[in-house]
Amino acid sequence: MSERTLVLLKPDTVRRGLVGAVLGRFERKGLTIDALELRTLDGEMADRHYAEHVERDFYPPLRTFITSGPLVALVLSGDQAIEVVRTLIGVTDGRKAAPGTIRGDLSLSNRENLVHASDSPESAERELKLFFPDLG
Ligand code: 3AN
Repeated sequence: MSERTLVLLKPDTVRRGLVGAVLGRFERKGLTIDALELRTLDGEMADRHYAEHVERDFYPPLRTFITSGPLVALVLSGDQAIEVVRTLIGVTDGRKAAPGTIRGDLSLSNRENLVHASDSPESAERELKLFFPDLG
């Protein structure tokens, strides 16, 4: 069953020139790009996106980081896309993520871990509406 997921190529991906490399992995997997936009988040948008984390100790530096430059917001679709994309990305901490995953191969950080992707159908629905309210 095809589903959609919201993906952010965070500012570190753009700064490091890895947009093509990361997008290519999703494309080669067979996922479809339904929408794509380069944008810089303001603090308010960051707080809405990370609503479940705003009270956490790690949030202030995460907020600074996620608003620090342009990121690429995109919508991917495909069979079980939410889980498939999370598997391709790897666990949160790039130092612990398995080789072969995006974070495992390309990130050495817990914060600057290149990619965000919706972690459940509920968060996908919320995040898709937040970033692409006009998507049909
Ligand atoms: P994921 O992106 O793997 O779903 P979450 O949702 O637990 O991870 O965390 C959201 C973001 O917050 C992560 N992508 C990462 O940038 C940051 N983060 C999470 N935990 C930590 C932490 N302990 N220290 C610093 N940053 C963190």
